[in-house]
Amino acid sequence: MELKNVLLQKEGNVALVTINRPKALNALNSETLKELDIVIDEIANSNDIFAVVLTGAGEKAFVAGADISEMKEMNVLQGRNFAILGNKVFRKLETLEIPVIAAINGFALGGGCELSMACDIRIASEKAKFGQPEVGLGITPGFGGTQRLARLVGMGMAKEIIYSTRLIDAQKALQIGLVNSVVAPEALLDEAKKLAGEIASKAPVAVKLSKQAINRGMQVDMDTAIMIEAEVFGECFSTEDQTDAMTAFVEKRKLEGFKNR
Ligand code: DAK
Repeated sequence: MELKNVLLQKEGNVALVTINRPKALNALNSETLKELDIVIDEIANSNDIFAVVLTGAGEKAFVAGADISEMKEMNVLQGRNFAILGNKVFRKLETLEIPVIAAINGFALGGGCELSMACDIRIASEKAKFGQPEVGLGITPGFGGTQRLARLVGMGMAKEIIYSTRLIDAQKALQIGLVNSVVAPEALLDEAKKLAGEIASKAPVAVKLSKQAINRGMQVDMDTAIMIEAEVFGECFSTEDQTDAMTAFVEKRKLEGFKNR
C-alpha cells in the first residue's frame, strides 16, 4: 500500500517517520492515523531498527491536532471509531519496544502535543509551540492529554494548560519538563537523529527492557516497580550482549557490536 500522509525512511538502524500533510499543518485525520498504524507495525516487525525519530513535514507544524474539519462532520458512531483508532495508534507508539524521539518542529497542539507525549523523548525547535486547545472547541483532550500531560509536568501546570488553552513556547516547555531540550530549528533533525543513533548503538535488548521497566514501573507502586526492574535486569543475563560487553570491559578492549535483537 502506497502511503502519502506518513513517510518512513530508514537511515542505518534509525527510522525517520514524518507526518506529511503540511497544507493542513499535519493535522491527524483518520487516514493519517491508519497510515501511522501501518508504519508503526512495519517498524515493530523489522529487526534492524533500534530507534525512531518522529517529526512533521514543513516548517510550521509538528502536528496541529486532530483534524477539525473531519471531526466537525462526525456522528456519534464515527466519533467513537475515531477515538478508538486514535487511542489504539497512540498506545501502540507508546508501547513500541524501541525508543521514539519526537522532533517537534513547530505547532504541537491538541492531538499533536498528545502525540509528542506518547513518545519517549521530546526535542523541540526554538520555534515550537505547545498547547491543548480542546476546551475551546467544546471537547476534552482525547488522546491521553489529561493523563500524560499531568504525569509529565505535574497536575497544576497540566490543569493551567488544558483549562486556559494558552500556547506555551519551547523555552517554557523546557522549563516545565514537557520537552527534554530545545535546539535551533536548523539543528533539530540532526540532533534528534544523533541521539537516536547513539541509542541505536547500545545493546538493543537492554534498551528495550529499560523502556519496558520505566513505562510499566511508572504505573505501579514502588515495591512492584522495583520487582519489574529486578526481572528485566535478570533477563539481560540471558543475552550474549551482557557477557560480551562485560568481558570486553574486563579485557580492556572495544566491543565490535551487539548481537542480540
Ligand atoms: N485540523 C484541520 N485543519 C487544520 C488544523 C486542524 N487541527 N490546524 C490547521 N489546519 C489547517 C487550516 O484550516 C488551514 O487550512 P486552509 O485554510 O489553508 O485550507 C491550514 O491548516 C493552515 O492553518 P492556518 O491558516 O490556520 O495557519 P495559521 O498560521 O494562521 O494558524 C494555528 C496556525 C496552528 C494557530 C491554527 O491553524 C490553529 O489554531 N489550528 C487549530 C489548532 C487546534 O485547535 N488544534 C487542536 C485540535 S483538537 C479525541 C481524541 C483527540 C482529539 C479529539 C478527540 N477522541 C479520542 C475522541 C484531539 C483534538 C484536537 O487535537
